Amino acid sequence: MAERTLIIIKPDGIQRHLMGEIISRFEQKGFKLAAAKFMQIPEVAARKHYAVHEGKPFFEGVVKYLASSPSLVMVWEAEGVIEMARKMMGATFGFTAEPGTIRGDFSCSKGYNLIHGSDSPQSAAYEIPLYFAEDEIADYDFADSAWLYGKND
Ligand code: IDP
Ligand code: MG
Repeated sequence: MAERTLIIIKPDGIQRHLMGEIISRFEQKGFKLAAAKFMQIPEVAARKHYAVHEGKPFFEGVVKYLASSPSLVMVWEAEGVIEMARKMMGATFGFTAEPGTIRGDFSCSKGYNLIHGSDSPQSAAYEIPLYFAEDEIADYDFADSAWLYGKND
C-alpha cells in the first residue's frame, strides 16, 4: 500500500463551489482516492483534529470554522502523497500562498483556507482513523498504474 494522506475540503471550499476543482487537481496529478465522506464535522471531532494546536490563540476559531458547515473528508493515496499534496495546497493562507497552488489560486483570506492536508506520516496516522475505519478505505489498483507511476528501471 502506498502512502496515505487525509485531505479535507473545508467549509469555505464547499460554500465557494470549489469541490470539483480541488478534486480534479489531485485526480489529474495521479493520486488515488481511497475514501470519501461528505459530512458536517462535529465540534468534538474538530477539537480532536486540531488537538496539536490546543492552547494557541487561533484554536477556538479554527475548531468553529471546521465545524461550521459541511466538509468533504477524503483519503488520497500515492507514493509521497503527503509532501506532494502539501505543495499543491500552498502556504497556510491564500494571502501568502504562491499562485499555482490551491490556496494561492482560490483564496486571499488570512483566516479561511479551503483545505486541510496531513503534514507528516505521523499526522496522517493520527488523522485518518478520526474519520474512517480501515474497512471504509478502499484498496485497489489503477489499470494504468504503470503509466502513472512509471520508472525507467
Ligand atoms: P496548515 O493547515 O497549513 O497545516 P496549521 O499551522 O497546521 O496550518 O494550522 C491549522 C489551521 O489552523 C490552518 O489551516 C488554519 O485554518 C488555522 N490557522 C493557523 N494559523 C492561524 C492563525 O494565525 N489565525 C487563524 N487561523 C489559523
Ligand atoms: Mg497543519
